[in-house]
Amino acid sequence: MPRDHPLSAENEVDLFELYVEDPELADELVFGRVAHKDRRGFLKGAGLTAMGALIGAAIPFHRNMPSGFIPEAIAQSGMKIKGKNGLTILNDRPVNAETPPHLLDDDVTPTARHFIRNNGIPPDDMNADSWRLVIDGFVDNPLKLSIADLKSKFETVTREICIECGGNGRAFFDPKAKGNQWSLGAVACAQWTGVRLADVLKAAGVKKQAIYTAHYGSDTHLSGKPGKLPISRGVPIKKAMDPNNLITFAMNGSPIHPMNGAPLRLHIPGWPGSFSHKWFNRMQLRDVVHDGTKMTGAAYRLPPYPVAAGTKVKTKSMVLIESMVVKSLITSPQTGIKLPKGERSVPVHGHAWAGDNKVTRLDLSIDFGAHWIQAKLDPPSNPYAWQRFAQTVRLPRQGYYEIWARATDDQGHKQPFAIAWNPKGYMNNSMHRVSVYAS
Ligand SMILES: Nc1nc2c(c(=O)[nH]1)N[C@H]1C(S)=C(S)[C@@H](COP(=O)(O)O)O[C@H]1N2
Ligand SMILES: [Mo]
Repeated sequence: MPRDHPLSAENEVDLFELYVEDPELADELVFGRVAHKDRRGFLKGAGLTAMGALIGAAIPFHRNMPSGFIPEAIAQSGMKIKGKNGLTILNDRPVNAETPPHLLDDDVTPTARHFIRNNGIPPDDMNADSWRLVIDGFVDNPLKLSIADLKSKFETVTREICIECGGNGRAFFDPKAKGNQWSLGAVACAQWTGVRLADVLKAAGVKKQAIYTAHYGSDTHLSGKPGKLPISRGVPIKKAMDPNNLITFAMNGSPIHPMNGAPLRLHIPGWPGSFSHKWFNRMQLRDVVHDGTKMTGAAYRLPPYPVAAGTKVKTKSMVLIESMVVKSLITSPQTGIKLPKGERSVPVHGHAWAGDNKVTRLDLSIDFGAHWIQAKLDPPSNPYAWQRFAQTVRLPRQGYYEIWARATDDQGHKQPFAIAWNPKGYMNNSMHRVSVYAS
């Protein structure tokens, strides 16, 4: 292996860091150059040896491994993303990683614990100095702004913003819904700094005909096909003008993490995370409902009425998801814990959020929902931050318990025990439960 070969020991380049930073190159190194574009690569030579060494065994069926494949053994234990810590990596490409609930205990989620949901390949160029944001379409004054322009021309605000992927909880749907099998941790609430989207739109002068936004970023489609976008969503103009939407350049007081959209991202809080465009470089104002990638078909849509599990629903009748639903997460205790002998009191805490609404009540149960114990619930530190809850519960005797949490919002919605199935596995807000053994 040549000295400057990225996999050589001298360079001490972590292969999996390389997968995050430059998946194409990593792929080529591990799988060898792929002869045809459509042909799937396979491990050979140094690549196969390197991967075998990482897994600790030869891989008899290595020829069947698709290009870009990260073996489960590595995905769960060995793969590290620079600047991230403790995340569970879903074993596919693009990079998708969620956070185990007990690591989401902080009121403000540290960057290292913020989940990652990528639909495509992050851009190579995340240079904040040369970054430009274009506002065009149905506006009086199309704008092209640098990050310095944003900072100097508009008021800077810092907010805690809860973001949840529309597919969080998909893993619990039966029959299985296609897509990332998120369990509980595709949610976070970091502190973001930037400017109000509404201020920027006002400066651009939104025309009367504009009814919808269209969001664009500089990540690329997995296929590598130019012009093909990994995702481009948009919101009705009324939501776009909400002063809670931000265009941010800082996350927890530092530049945004590369996997969370550096150097500039959009925030449309309360709605599925997919609206909050990362690597944000253009907003177009449109006179039609935006029809970008993942706006059409069944993407981010629900049947207009509850359907039996497994029902085929006509895509045409499905409706676009707007606000997320009331939900909560127990961040302590960690599920499965055994209490020390004789210990009967358990401090329970976590967070609750409710899309565009506010959480007004949080109840806990230790007896499978027969009785409920009201927890102390904090107000959000600003609109669209998640809300902290805490309560100590007492377990009567030795044995197996489940602690359930149920949030209620200001519209009277409560979390259900079980969620109605839907074809794409969105909006699972069923109650979170953790198991506790009293010994
Ligand atoms: N440019 C771009 N923005 C994006 C995405 C993406 O793939 N590309 N994923 C979206 C989805 S589906 C979600 S849930 C959030 C996740 O944000 P995070 O990765 O910072 O946690 O980003 C959204 N913004
Ligand atoms: Mo998402």
